[in-house]
Amino acid sequence: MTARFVASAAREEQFIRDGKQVVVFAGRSNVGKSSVINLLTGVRNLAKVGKSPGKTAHVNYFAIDETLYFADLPGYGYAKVSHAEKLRWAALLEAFFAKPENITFGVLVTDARHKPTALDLQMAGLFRQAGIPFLTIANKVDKLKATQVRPSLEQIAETLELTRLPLPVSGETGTGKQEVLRAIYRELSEGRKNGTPEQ
Ligand SMILES: Nc1nc2c(ncn2[C@@H]2O[C@H](COP(=O)(O)OP(=O)(O)O)[C@@H](O)[C@H]2O)c(=O)[nH]1
Ligand SMILES: [Mg+2]
Repeated sequence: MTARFVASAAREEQFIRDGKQVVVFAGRSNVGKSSVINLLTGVRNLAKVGKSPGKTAHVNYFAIDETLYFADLPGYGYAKVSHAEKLRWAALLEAFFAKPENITFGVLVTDARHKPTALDLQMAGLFRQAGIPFLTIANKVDKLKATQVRPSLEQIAETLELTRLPLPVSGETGTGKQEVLRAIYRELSEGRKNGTPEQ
């Protein structure tokens, strides 16, 4: 797989709409979105890990095999920004989710160790309202004991009212990489048929 950073969109006019499919990675700040993108692409420093998002209100696009895009939403729930910046971010998100051509599929990254928060619920709500199918993953599963994994996945599924359990993933150890890639490619190859079930 090849992967390269292509663009950072701060305004609606900058969203990429070239007909290629866009897989958006959403989740709270620090949940491991960048780590998961690096894991899936196999490019270690593609997305900057552990960095506070310099400019939060951006959608970052990565070209995958020059055939589709991964888009990172880095500012979601980042606390240390001004009120004005939060409003800008909310407006950009709203515009991003408003047009079906902006997003093909979503990957909602949650933290395997915690019950989903109000922000996680809000994110799931954005996908549902927009009619965009999404896959939920539970990252940082390496931090759990083996016996804790299943109850944690069940709690996340219940809280977010998912019809399937989230996929357990670790951006650190690589757990779940193939399963997530398979789920993404299965969804993309099926395309956006009407009635595509969400997860
Ligand atoms: N133990 C563990 N740490 C992780 C994992 N994924 C990310 N991290 C750490 O969590 C922090 C935030 O990760 P990052 O990918 O930057 O999160 P983002 O803000 O959602 O993009 C970093 O210190 C990562 O090293 C994981 O699966 N396991
Ligand atoms: Mg990040």
